[in-house]
Amino acid sequence: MTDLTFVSTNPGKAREVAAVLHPYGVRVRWKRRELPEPQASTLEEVVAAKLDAVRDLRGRVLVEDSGLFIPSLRGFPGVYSAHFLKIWKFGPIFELLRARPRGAYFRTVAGLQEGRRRAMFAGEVRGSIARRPAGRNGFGYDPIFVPVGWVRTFAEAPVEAKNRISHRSRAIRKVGEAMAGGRPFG
Ligand code: ITT
Repeated sequence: MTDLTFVSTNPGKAREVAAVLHPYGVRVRWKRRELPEPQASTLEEVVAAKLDAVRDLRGRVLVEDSGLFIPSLRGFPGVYSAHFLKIWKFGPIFELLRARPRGAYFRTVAGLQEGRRRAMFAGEVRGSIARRPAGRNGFGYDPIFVPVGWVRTFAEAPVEAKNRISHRSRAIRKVGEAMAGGRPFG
């Protein structure tokens, strides 16, 4: 087993990351710490800032930033997903999508760091915004996101089903593969 410290305030993320990395022989220790999230235009910039803020931690450290992107809203809420959800919940999204296409995707960028070396890994899942929230599993926007090929939201599915196809699992499996390959920083 290799150890990895995952830094985030979000216990739902930590649970998913630990489950995805377990088969790669990676043991995840969750460290709860609020990291600065600059008003940046890309997830990569946010992840770079998060990695700068965990330089004090020893060993291999993982952070990630995710967002829900709605093309008919020019990608909104995107990098602002966390702020938007905290203030507005789902109401304005339903309102804005009354007369617009409901397609959406989640994207995760994961950043792995050890000393001065770092690498980033991305994952996406496409889907659409449900007509109303449904389900109690997961977190964040899970009750309103229906992945392509599903009729239910992520929040209506067990975590294993979400982890088979999610943006986060796709990014984190790349981390697992890179670590298992022994050269995660290329
Ligand atoms: P960190 O401490 O790791 O930053 P966070 O919850 O603030 O935790 P993000 O900024 O990456 O994380 O998340 C942006 C928003 O998108 C936030 O409101 C999340 O709840 C939501 N989100 C992220 N991943 C999600 C997922 O898999 N399903 C549903 N919502 C998600």
